[in-house]
Amino acid sequence: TRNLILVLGDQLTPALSSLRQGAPDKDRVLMVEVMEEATYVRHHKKKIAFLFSAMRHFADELRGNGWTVDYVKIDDEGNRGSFREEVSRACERLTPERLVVTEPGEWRVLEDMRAWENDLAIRLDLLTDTRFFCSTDRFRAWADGRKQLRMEMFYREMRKKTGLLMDGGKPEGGKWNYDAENRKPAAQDLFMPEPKRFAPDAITKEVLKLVEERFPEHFGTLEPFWFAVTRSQAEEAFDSFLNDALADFGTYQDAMLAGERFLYHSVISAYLNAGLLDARTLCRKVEQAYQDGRAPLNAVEGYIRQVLGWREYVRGIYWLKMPDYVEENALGASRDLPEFYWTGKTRMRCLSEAVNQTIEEAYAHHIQRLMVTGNFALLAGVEPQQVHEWYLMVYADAYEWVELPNVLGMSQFADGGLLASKPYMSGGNYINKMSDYCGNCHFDVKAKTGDGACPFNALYWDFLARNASTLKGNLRLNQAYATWQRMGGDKQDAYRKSAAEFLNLLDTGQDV
Ligand code: FAD
Ligand code: DLZ
Ligand code: SF4
Repeated sequence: TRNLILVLGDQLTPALSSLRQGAPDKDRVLMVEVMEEATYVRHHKKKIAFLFSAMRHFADELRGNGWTVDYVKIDDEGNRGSFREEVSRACERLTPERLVVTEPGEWRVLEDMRAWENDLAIRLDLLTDTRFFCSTDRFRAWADGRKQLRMEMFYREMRKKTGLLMDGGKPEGGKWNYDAENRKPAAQDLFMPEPKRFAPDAITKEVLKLVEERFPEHFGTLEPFWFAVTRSQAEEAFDSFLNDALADFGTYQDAMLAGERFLYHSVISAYLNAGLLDARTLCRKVEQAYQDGRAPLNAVEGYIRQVLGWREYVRGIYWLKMPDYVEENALGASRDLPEFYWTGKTRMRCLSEAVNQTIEEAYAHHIQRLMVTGNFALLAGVEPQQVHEWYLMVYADAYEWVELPNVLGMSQFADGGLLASKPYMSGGNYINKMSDYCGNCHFDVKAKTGDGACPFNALYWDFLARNASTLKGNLRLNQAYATWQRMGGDKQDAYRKSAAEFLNLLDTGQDV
């Protein structure tokens, strides 16, 4: 063998840089299912099943393109259980001239790979991951010398660079951002779009059996399993989003409804992050839908901002700030993650909805992640590293490069404001405005303190009071702190007492 090309579980595209530079008649592909990757956190069962099935289907796709693929299954005899050990075993078997890999998505894996040349005595070529619009070097250059990093500035540059939604040198429609139109609550609707579902084929069925046998202790329910596991299925899923939901994506982007797990979201992040979908193609198709008059500007701009803006931005931050980033804890939060994050058993309706659908689907949409599970952990002062581990484990789309900045930075403010200019937090008000959860909740969203009051209300003020020394200087919190001051001692005391009582229930493991 000339080159051995290692393709990781989230690199499932023939357009991968390592495959592009290779030749099917001279080189060989290695793909490995390994316990280390399946268990470095106890991933949701659906996430493991999705990746193993998608990997197996991708190996077949490559074989169809003429590649020779050495595919090691998790229960193959001799499987040594880690990337490093499996690469080593393959090198013994095949004695390749070089090992070629497209850079991995996690620092942990990259660090290990960098030692392989030496430890495994093999030449290693690490190639840039060209699936992203912005390389890590380019992001570094953009960030270099800036006093403050803000997604919006990065996004504008990316719009100009790609020409997406540009009208000459100007943004389409005259504005860069139409978010002001994207904050409407949704109503229950008989014609709510649904993500495209796929029945498991023989390969998926075998994987489902294996996951149930090998990973019974992992988070989440495995079946029903309906994810796309091939490129063509994933494309079908995205096309059905384009037809059925994109037009309302913007307007209801921040809405939440009981029992409606997907609303107008595209539900493709797991496919995109694993390589089954391509970010450039998605953005072009969405732009085309606008040009054809099939979706309004607020929807397509909103969508493109998520993929071209946020997704690329958080990746840039990750590689800029790792490895120290994962340790950050700007607010010194130290509480343990409450038990109900694992079980969904809580009388707080918003949280039970978000966690239960996470258990069943390995999915929750952005506002649930940010303003329900994230907001609660932030207000309750949960240690950011525990929150990070939970998110990495429970969502089918979670890889550290995208999960960590979203959780630690955007949601928990643990980087002290690098990613977000102020903490994303709210009392029950906001959740009540954007959802229909509160109507059927044990707690009263209008009640501020005392038994039966929505816990978010007291926790909100307690959070501000508790963190005043760190947060008071933040201009965007001026108004909140002014309100807190005006409240006067008695009201302040009532809030803090209510919060203390609630946090005590959490700490003593009592039902909330
Ligand atoms: P849609 O709402 O339809 O959005 C379209 C696409 O835009 C998504 O598929 C995704 O690729 C991209 N996108 C949107 N928002 C973001 C964002 N903030 N960062 C990066 N990409 C974004 N996304 C992940 O892919 N993996 C994660 O592990 C992850 N963890 C998150 C944790 C927290 C606390 C928060 C607040 C957000 C997280 N996100 C994560 C971002 C976002 O919530 C998901 O991408 C989105 O919910 C996926 O569902 P969807 O495909 O229906 O997205
Ligand atoms: C998430 C995951 C899991 C569960 N299993 C595997 C695996 O067995 N083999 C593999 O190649 N990749 C897997 N992955 C994805 C990797 O964790 C991912 O490629 C690295 O974290 C780098 O992003
Ligand atoms: Fe959540 Fe409070 Fe509304 Fe209950 S009342 S659903 S706890 S925001």
